Amino acid sequence: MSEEDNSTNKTDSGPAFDEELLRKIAEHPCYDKKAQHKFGRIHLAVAPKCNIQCNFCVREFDCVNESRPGVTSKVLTPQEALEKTEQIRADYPFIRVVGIAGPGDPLANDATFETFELIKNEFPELTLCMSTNGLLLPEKLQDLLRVGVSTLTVTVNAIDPEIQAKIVNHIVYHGKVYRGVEAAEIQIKNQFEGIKAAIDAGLVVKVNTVLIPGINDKHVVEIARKLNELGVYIMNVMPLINQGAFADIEPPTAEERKTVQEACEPYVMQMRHCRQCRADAYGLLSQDMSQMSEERRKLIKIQTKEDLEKAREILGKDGKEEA
Ligand code: CLF
Ligand code: SF4
Repeated sequence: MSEEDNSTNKTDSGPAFDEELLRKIAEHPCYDKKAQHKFGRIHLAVAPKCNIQCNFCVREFDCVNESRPGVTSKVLTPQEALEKTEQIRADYPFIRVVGIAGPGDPLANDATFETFELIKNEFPELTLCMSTNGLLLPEKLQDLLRVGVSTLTVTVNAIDPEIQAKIVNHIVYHGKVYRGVEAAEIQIKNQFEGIKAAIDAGLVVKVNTVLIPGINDKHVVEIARKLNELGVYIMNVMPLINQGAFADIEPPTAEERKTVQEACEPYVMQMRHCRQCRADAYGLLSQDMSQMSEERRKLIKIQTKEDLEKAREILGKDGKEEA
């Protein structure tokens, strides 16, 4: 499937989506390439704890399975996250997705569910999105459904426990520390089970895979085959950002990443516009407003408010209902 086509409503083995879900996909800047210039997302950094240790992760920073490392987001309480959403949503109505992507693993933090609940009650029209390492997905899926999450990202860096054992140093699962292949087997089993159950329950699942030369680069296409079998909607092959125990591994070149994406494309649609954003990013993917000057933010605010007023005027003149 070509990149231009990424508005299809089902994968080969996945379910067909209802109209409401199709709208959410079409307005999701990560799930639909065309949406990235029109619609934005806000990330709420409410989840500091993580239950695994990836070898490319330095704990003081954001989760690198969904974020850019080297920066730490200020952790918010659920109430602060709601207030931030209210304020940003009022100024930038093009934001349609509220995501929780760290700084640690969202499923390892109760604040994730409290936050989604608050947001759902106040903004039922917004899409709730979350990103996880998948370890707790089978046992937390019902909570995700209860709070209204509809788009879910799971990071799958290997489906072979021998390879996964080279990527994750250890996991902490139900109070016990596991290492090596034993840890990898638990995580992979839970990822498969959780992804399958999430898709069966109607979530639209995206998988992030960090491309690590010499570790999983030859293996990524096998992951893509498995994702097809599970009914995953879209896959995001991200380049390694070398730090932590993997500081000496050379990241893949753009060409190497492209070759892997092309090899995966026959099995699962490829996302190619990821910005590896921060756990507190907001705005369009290409314009992280959390990193902008106040002046620049004001300008965007004026533009969106004027555009909204102009649109209302035109619709008013035509006698049609407001959008
Ligand atoms: Fe955020 Fe992730 Fe949801 Fe998007 S980001 S939780 S799916 S709303 Fe998007 Fe950012 Fe790439 Fe993630 S560009 S890092 S893929
Ligand atoms: Fe770091 Fe994310 Fe891995 Fe946890 S899941 S160790 S926060 S990269």
